Amino acid sequence: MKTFITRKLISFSLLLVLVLSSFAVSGCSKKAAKEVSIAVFVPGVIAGSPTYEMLAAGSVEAVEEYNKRTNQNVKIDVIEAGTNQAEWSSKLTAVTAGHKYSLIVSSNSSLPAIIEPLTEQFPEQKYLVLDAYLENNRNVATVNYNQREQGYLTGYAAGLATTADPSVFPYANSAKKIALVAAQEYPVMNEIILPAFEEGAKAADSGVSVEFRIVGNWYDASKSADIARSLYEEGVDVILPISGGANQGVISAAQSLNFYVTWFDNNGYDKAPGLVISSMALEQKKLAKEMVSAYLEDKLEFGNAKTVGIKDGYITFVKDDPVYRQNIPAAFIDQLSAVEADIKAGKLKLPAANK
Ligand code: RBF
Repeated sequence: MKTFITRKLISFSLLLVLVLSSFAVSGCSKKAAKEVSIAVFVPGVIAGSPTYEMLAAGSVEAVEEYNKRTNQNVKIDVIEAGTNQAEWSSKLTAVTAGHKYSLIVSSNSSLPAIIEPLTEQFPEQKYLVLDAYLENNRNVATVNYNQREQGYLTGYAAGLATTADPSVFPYANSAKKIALVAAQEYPVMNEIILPAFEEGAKAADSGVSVEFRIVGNWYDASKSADIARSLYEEGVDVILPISGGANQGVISAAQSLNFYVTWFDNNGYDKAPGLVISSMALEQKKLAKEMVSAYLEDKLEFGNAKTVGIKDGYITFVKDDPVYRQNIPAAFIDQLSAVEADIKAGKLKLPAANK
């Protein structure tokens, strides 16, 4: 009887050891072989938002090239979080808590505040955020653009156009009024982009004044068209739209009323040839591709916040476009190129205040 109980106890403890060790082994091997897979978390929708389009395209390209080169099968999913910003935090929490992705890639300056609490809750999750700034979090890498340079050059273009002689820009009036139509207010908009737009415009001509209007979201093109129309009636003849899908409303108002548009983030010349007078592009596709490739090769440093700009080639004045060259006066393009060259050469210093 005693031996029977002892034998049973022994076999039970053996089973226990086996079960426990198998847990340990599976836990270990799972960790060691934690699969590399990537999610692109789009805070908004891709359609109409060049920065998000470039983010997804660059990340996907990096994975495809890596898979081809190494004969691997790294997975990448693009997840659109939608336009309701109140849901972004819970959606990102769900994506993180699913433990499906070793890296979550995203873009925009509001993401670090959403990610920071998650890195405490899920210390194994890594994040890469472009167009954002966060220092000293060992699970997060960020790359920020010097949008003071981007805003300044755009303002300079608008300032030159609004003060131009009608023989150069036929739709320029004498009011010296320009405007920025933003989707919403946010620290980078209020503290960097808008002031830099004004700084650049006033550098071109100190008599220029800047209007600032808010659409209220990143998609309502009929609202932005109404705003653009009323600005035009107040004497504004150059508008910078930064409102994602709603930018189209400013373009259609420009086409029906005849005023000028300065474009942000990518090449916008095709949208309204002859009316879009500048495009200050972010090389976000290139940056996303480089950073995701670095991650796949285990070379991405987390805990780091980088800032890039004109000098590094991640912000560019797009000028080698035939539509642009055919429709916009060469002297204006040259003047703007000279300012860009001054920034590149360090003659004009516009350091970024990181937000
Ligand atoms: N840019 C877009 O093109 N589309 C968007 O839907 C969009 N949503 C944003 C939401 C928030 C909360 C913030 C802070 C920025 C957003 N951006 C969006 C702006 C983008 O990050 C960047 O500031 C501008 O495109 C100017 O480069």
